[in-house]
Amino acid sequence: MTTAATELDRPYAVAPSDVERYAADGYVKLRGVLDAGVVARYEPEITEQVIRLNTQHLPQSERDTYSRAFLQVTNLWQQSEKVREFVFSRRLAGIAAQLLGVPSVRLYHDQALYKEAGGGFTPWHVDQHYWPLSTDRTITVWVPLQDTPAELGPLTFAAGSHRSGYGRELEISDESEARLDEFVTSSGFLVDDAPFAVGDVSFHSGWTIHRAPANGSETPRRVMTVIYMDAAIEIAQPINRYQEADLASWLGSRPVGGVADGPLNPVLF
Ligand SMILES: O=C(O)CCC(=O)C(=O)O
Repeated sequence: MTTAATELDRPYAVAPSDVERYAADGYVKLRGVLDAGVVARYEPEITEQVIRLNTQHLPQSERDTYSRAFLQVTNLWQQSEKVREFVFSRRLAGIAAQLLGVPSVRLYHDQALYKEAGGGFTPWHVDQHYWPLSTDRTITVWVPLQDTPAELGPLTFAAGSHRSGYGRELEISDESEARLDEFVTSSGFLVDDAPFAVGDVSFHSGWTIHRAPANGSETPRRVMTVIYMDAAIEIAQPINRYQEADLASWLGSRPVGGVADGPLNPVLF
């Protein structure tokens, strides 16, 4: 019998053209990776955990740009056996490994990113600014839990920007939005803000410049993400306060120069 859990573990062979696109663009969108019914089976539990664990209770008008962008709840897999099934999906982790070109990947952490009805835009940024990791072999899967047309705030990528090296010192802020917007526009990168249907997912590299528009609709944009890293990646010396915090929170304060194999970093594929 096929259950939602076995669907999540079913192998997915990434087409060579998608591996090439990921290498060239720093992201790839894959259509229909998850069955809509599987997403529907997990969405209520993820949403319930987000509501239970959310600590943001200020009205939008009293928040800064970052906090208006989404409710952010991390490592839900530790809170719920059902969410753990989703986060530990071998299907998704296997795609991550194929796109990175590595035999095996570990979990860095998961996070739900719920853009509320009327929630603000997510500023242009790169993720790896926050991570004390030794190489660029990092990747995030962004899984919308409903159809995500333009008005809900689909994840948006500057294709090829992962190779630019630009803006890596910028945290997510009004400044990152302004400076990276200027850079993306003046460099002529193609900006991909296409909608997602339920079951579609995207994978983006830790150095790809990306953002999301505001949620102008009356329903929340519910999204689950999982961040993977090459299983052999090492801990790098933190170079900012966020990386210091991540080393303690997600990497078990493992030693600099050692493999990132803390207790919260199981091999998922
Ligand atoms: O969902 C969003 O609005 C932003 C997501 C993002 O930046 C990420 O997953 O790296």
